[in-house]
Amino acid sequence: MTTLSPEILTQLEGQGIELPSWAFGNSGTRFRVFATPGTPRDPFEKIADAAQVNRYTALAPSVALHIPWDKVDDYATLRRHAEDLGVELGTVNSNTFQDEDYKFGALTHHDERIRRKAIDHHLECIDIMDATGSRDLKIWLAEGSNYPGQNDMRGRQDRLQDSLQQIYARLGEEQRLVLEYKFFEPAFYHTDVPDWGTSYAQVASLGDKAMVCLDTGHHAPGTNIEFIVMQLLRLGKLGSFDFNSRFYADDDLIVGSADPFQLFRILTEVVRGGGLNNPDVAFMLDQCHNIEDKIPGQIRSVLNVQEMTARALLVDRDALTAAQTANDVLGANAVLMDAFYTDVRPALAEWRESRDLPADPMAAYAASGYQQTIADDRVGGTQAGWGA
Ligand code: LRH
Ligand code: MN
Ligand code: MN
Repeated sequence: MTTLSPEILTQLEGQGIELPSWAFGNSGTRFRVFATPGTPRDPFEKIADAAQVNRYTALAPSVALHIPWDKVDDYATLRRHAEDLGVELGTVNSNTFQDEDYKFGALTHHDERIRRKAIDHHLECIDIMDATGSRDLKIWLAEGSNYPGQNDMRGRQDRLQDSLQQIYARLGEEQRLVLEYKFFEPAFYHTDVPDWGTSYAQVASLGDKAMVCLDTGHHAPGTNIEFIVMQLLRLGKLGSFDFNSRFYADDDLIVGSADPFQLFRILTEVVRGGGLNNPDVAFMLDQCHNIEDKIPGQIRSVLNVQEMTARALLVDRDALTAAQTANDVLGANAVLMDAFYTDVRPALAEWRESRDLPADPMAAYAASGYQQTIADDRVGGTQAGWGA
């Protein structure tokens, strides 16, 4: 059995992956949302479910909120509820993609009334962050156009910068803004923040508290995502990850399920660039569990990230550098592949047990009876937000 060195175990012990509250709600495709028995009926129940993931893995100490999906009357109470369950409230995600007013744009809109409304929504999100103790405001914009000529792309970039400046000005000393990019959808011709370069250009002119968020599902097929990871780390602007898997578009499947090797390559660059357990680089999931049970789906996800992190930490750096320096093409590649092909699961199971965690968190959760209890107790669970 492969053993993991004390240094590697220390690094793994420091790992924390934030869970998205919306992963616990029902979600689906354009065609149908299938309800899952036991789905949370409010943000309090979503957090209770998220706490289960942390309980069996010790890997998920915080939960991201999405506003207005997770709107409550009293955020201090929600915060206490989370803390009582051993988790924290994390990133606050704004939402300008479900309001009729934003049909033609929000932070980029040429109508000042609508742009003001969108800016104010973000200021409200920061008020919520003050109450929840959250550090990060995550902004993803569903803005763009469907037809060439429909919009003045240049004017929209200028208005976006102005809107972001107003939002940035309201951030507290310890708070940050992370700007997420996505190459298409819902707009199909142009998107206002389509790529890491645009996000970087927008946040770089705001200041140190503004960073880029990289969602692994938001790139064109074939994109070398680990190169982007390397570059953003090099520039000191990688603020966070939204981890998930995709086969076709923004599929939001379980991270590491579609292409485990890609996840390994990304994490290898994270390790190389000093991004692991670096407070500047938040690890988050952004997934939806449309047909599988949500809590085990999230447990599987954080375990996938942990397993691939362990493999990335196994890369023999000295051997790799030596092979690279000698232009030993296949030798260098072999060093990487040796780490990738190492099965770390038995070592991780043993290590978990030594920390009073279940060797197999999936089995322990299944045996706990929690899924049946929520299925019995909760009637009429809500959707994640889409179509709610
Ligand atoms: C957009 C996105 C963004 C949203 C989330 C629900 O596709 O990745 O992060 O907040 O999905
Ligand atoms: Mn995302
Ligand atoms: Mn997405």
